[in-house]
Amino acid sequence: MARVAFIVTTCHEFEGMKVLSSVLKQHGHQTDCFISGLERNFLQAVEDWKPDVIGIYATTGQETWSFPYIERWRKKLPHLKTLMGGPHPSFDIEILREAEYIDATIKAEGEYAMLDVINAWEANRSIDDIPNVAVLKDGEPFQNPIRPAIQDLDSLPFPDVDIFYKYGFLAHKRVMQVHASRGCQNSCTYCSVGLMKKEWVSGGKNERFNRVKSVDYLCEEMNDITARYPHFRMVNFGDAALNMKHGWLEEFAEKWPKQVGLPFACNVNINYLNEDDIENMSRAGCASVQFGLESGSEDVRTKVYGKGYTDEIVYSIPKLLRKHKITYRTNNIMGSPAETLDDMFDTVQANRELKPEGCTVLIYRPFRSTQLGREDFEEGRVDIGKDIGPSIQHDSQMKREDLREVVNLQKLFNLAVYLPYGIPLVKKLVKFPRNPVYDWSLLAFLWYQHAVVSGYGMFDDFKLGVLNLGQIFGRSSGGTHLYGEQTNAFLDTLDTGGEAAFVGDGGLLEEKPAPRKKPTLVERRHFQPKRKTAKKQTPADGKDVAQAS
Ligand code: B12
Ligand code: SF4
Repeated sequence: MARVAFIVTTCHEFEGMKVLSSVLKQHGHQTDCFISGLERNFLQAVEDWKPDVIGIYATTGQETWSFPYIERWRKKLPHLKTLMGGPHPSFDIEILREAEYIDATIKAEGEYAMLDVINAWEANRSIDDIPNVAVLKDGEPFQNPIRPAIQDLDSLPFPDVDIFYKYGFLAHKRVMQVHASRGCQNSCTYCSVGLMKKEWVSGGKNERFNRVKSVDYLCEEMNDITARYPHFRMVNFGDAALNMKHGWLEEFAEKWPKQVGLPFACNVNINYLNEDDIENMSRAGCASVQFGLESGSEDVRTKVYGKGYTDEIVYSIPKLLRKHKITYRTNNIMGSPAETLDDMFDTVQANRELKPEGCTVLIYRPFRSTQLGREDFEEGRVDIGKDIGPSIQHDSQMKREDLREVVNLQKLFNLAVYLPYGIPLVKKLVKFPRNPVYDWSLLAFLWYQHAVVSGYGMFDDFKLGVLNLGQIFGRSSGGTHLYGEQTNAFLDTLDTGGEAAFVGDGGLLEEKPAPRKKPTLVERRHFQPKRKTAKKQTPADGKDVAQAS
């Protein structure tokens, strides 16, 4: 039996870690989770628990925060092993070169790979050939092939909420975080999900990346939690989209109110949403939804971001949501290379017209594991040495002349949307130097919308905001990692519109015509290819979206 401690900086209940923990416990290991902001002395608390293994989850930007802690734990617990998983090491195993801190990484879904590693370490066996695992071999990072993605989510034990709800603050808040699915129907060019769809599956016939729990399993999972933690008054589904599979919402609307009965909030992909779905969500008790508008410009949204949200969808779905008494909030991106400052004010204008109950505004961050991000690195649009910390709420890593205005607009976005004459006022304010008043105005809006509008609870949300301040505004030594050969090979599976140059065979250098350069995503915005028939996009009717992966 091994003792495995998960460590996290963000004060949040992570679905991935909950399931990893329940699988490990099911197989006789002991687990716990330590959230840095909720421990009086984080360093000591982990040390006192005497773990054999430390498990770290990392998105890009979070890959190094734990190193100073690990340095100290390694001194006190000489047998300690460390394992990193999550999106960052799934796409970039260069982190393994930091061998004093990281012993191995796990790519993609970690449940059974982590179990195999822990069992092997316990039995003093080599982990070098375990599927999904990456290790240093002869000083070079080496990634093993991956096993098939878990197709039947119901085959997993219920997520282990105890490792998070041992913290009174998390167990006593109004809203609990739950997941009903894995994956996403869309493959937006600024998001890593597109590459996950290629790299997080083994490629077997009929293997799916998009999967949903059965409604019965989900309701049982809920009742298991609420029986032990009765304080929750609402559920927030953290899934990329609750409308993942056609027909699922209908069954959910039948069973959820009778078997669980808690109101809920969720994300939706509005290009796969129709009025029947909205009616079912309303019947089930949906109080509010969130969707990614991302840009006011249809061109940017569809041609550059690859999001299937035409203006027709963007302006028709909110009316249906209102009709069925579901409030909605939008997610928006500021500062991508496809947009000028004027375009960003168009996003403000679109929100003024849509009148959402709230707007989340994130600053565009170029992840190499995304189509658009990779293009940014290749085209030299990224300020590579600039450390912007783990978050996408704080600063931009793009080289732009209007950087100050962009970052200020992200902070003042809600003022521009909700104040009368907000746009002309904010157009003036964005020119001032960056300052904490703007930061606080963003936080105040986020707090109001989350706490009051979405029903998270004023006090809970305030405390959550304070606990995550370091996460939102903090810097780290993470920055942008250099990507190695292996990672570039994964990234080559992305179609970024470029063509590989070709050198002739037999050692003879043939004269080849220069490869025709396809337009980049950003250029594509202004590029009008001749199409035979342009298929009009409408809100999906009865599309089985789980097929979309
Ligand atoms: C829900 C969600 C959130 C939630 C929950 C956070 C979370 N990380 O779980 C919230 C809203 C808090 C959030 C915040 C952020 N998110 Co987010 N989020 C998602 C989303 C939609 C689903 C993640 C999920 O729960 N999947 C289901 C679970 C079961 O899978 P999983 O978490 O990947 O866990 C599995 C494996 O990763 C692995 N694993 C996980 N942890 C560990 C630990 C160890 C030790 C091991 C071995 C393995 C392992 O095994 C798990 C089980 O199979 C994904 C997009 C997507 N569809 O995947 C983006 C995504 C993960 N988020 C992303 C980003 C950028 C962020 C933020 C940085 C944004 C910000 N505000 O600044 C923050 C970071 C917060 C944080 N500390 O992680 C990016 C990461 C991109 C990248 N290349 O790094 C993603 C991929 C979306 C995107 N834009 O590309 N997010
Ligand atoms: S809809 Fe969201 S989770 Fe899905 S690909 Fe787009 S940004 Fe990523």
